[in-house]
Amino acid sequence: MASGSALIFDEEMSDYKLLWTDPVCEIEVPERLTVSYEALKARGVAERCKQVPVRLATEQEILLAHSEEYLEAVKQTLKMSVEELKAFSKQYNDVYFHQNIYHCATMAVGATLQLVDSVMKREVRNGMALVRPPGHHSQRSAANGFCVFNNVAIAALYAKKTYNLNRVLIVDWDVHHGQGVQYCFEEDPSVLYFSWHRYEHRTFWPNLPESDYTSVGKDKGSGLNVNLPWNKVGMTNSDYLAAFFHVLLPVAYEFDPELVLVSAGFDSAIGDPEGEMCALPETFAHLTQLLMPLAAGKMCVVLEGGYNLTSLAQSVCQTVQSLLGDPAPQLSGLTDPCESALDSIQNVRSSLPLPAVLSLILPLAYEFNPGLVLGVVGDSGAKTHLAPVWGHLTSLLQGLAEGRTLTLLQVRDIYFIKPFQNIHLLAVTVSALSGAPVPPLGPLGAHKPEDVQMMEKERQRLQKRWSSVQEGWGLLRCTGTTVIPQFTKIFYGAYN
Ligand code: Q6P
Ligand code: ZN
Repeated sequence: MASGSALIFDEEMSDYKLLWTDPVCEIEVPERLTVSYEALKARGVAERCKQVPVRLATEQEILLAHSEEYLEAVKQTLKMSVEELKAFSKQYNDVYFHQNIYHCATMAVGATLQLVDSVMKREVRNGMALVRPPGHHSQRSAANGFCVFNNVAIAALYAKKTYNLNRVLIVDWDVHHGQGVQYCFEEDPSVLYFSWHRYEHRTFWPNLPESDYTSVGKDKGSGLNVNLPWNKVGMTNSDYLAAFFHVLLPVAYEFDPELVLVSAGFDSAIGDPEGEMCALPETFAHLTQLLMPLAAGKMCVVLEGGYNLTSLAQSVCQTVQSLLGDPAPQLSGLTDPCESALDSIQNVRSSLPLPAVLSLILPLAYEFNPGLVLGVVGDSGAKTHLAPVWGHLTSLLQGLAEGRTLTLLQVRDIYFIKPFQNIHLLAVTVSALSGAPVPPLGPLGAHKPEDVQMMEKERQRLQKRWSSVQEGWGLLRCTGTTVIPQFTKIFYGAYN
C-alpha cells in the first residue's frame, strides 16, 4: 500500500520577478515560494516528506493544454529585453514576463507531473508541489493572472492519458476563479472541476459571467463544472466548511474520482490582500483531510496563489501536515454560514443534481466540536457492502477532536456469526482509524423516497438545537436531490 507524502520544490522557480512598476503584479514575488519552503523546513515537516526532484516538462506535455503558436510565443521571451517583455506582457491580462519565466513555467509543469507520477505509481500516497508561476488562469493560447502554463489542467490531461483514468477531480480553493481550467474541461465528462471564488456579483476580477454558479458544464460535461461564487468578502471557516459539506463533498462522492488534484491557492486565507477572506490557515488542514478519503487517498496538491507571506506559509504547512496524516487542529466557534454564503450555496445546489447525506452529520459534528469521537457499529452496520461506508465516515470524522476517535464494534459474535462480514468491517475500520486510505465506495445508486423522508425528518428534529442544519438549506430542499443510499443506511443505525 502506498504510504508517505511527496514534496516537490526547486529554488530555481524563485528565479524570476517583476522588472518594472505594476501595482497589480507586484504581489506575485519570488519569496512566496521560499517562505513556504522555509516554513516547512523550520517545522520539521519538509524532512518528513519524500523529496522528489523536479524536471522540465516536454513540449508534447505542454501542448496537451496549449497551442503551438502560444508555446512558440512564450519561448521567444527568453531572449527579450525588458522593454520587449513589457510589451509582450501587455497582450495579456494581469501577467508579467521575465527572461527566465519560460524556464520556470516549464519546470512548474514538470514538477506537477513528477507529483502525478509519484502518486500514480504508488511511490507515495499523496503530495504537494510548490511551484511558480501558478497555472489556473492560463488558457490554450493566453497567459493570464500571473499564470503562463496551466499546471493542473496539464496534470489532469497527462494523468488521463498516461494512466487511463476515467474520472479526475480538480478542487480549486484559490480565491480566484480558475477560468483556464474551466475552459479546458467544460465539455469533458471525465474531469469534475470545483472552484469557489471571490465574485461580488461580477465586480471582482476576472469579472466573467461564466464564473457564476450557472456555468455547470456543457454537453457531455454538463453537471461537472461547479462554481461557487462568494458575493461578499470576509468568508470564514464556517463558510468554507459549509461549502465542502453541502456542495463539494456530495458531488465528489457521487463522482467517485480516481485521482484528486488541488489547485491550492492560499489567497483564500485570512490576511490576503487579494481575497480579503477570514478563514484561518488551520482550515486548510481540514479541507485537505476531508478530501483524503476520496480516490483511495491519491491526492496531488499544487500551489496557485497566496500573497500574504505569513498566512501563505502557515497554510502550506497545515496542508502538508494533513497530507502526512497529522491530526488537524480543532476549529472552535463554528456556526452556520453567513447569509451571503448560504445564498451562494443554495444557488449552486439548485443548479446541480446533488446527493445530500454528508450534509447532516458533518455540520452537526463540527458545530458540536467534540473532544472525542465515539463510533458505534451494530450488527446492521456489519453488512459487507456497508463496511467501506464505515471506513469513509471514520475518516471524515477524524477532522474532529484532533483525531481522537474510538470505535466500538457491537456485533453479537465476531467469529461465529457471519465471520467474513465482521472481519471485513473490522479491517476497514481499523485501517481508516490508522489513517490508511479507504476503498472507494464505487458508483452510488439511486435513493429510495422513504430514505429521503427519513433524512428530512431527522434534520427537522435536529434543527431546533443546531444552527448548522437549519430549514431552508439542509439536505433536501432542492428538487432533484438524491441521497447516497449506503449512507442513509448508516443514519438509521446512528439515530435510532
Ligand atoms: C490577480 C490579478 C486582480 C486585480 C484585482 C494561480 C494565481 C491567482 C492570480 C490572481 C491574479 N489581479 N485586485 O493564479 O489566482 O492568485
Ligand atoms: Zn488566486
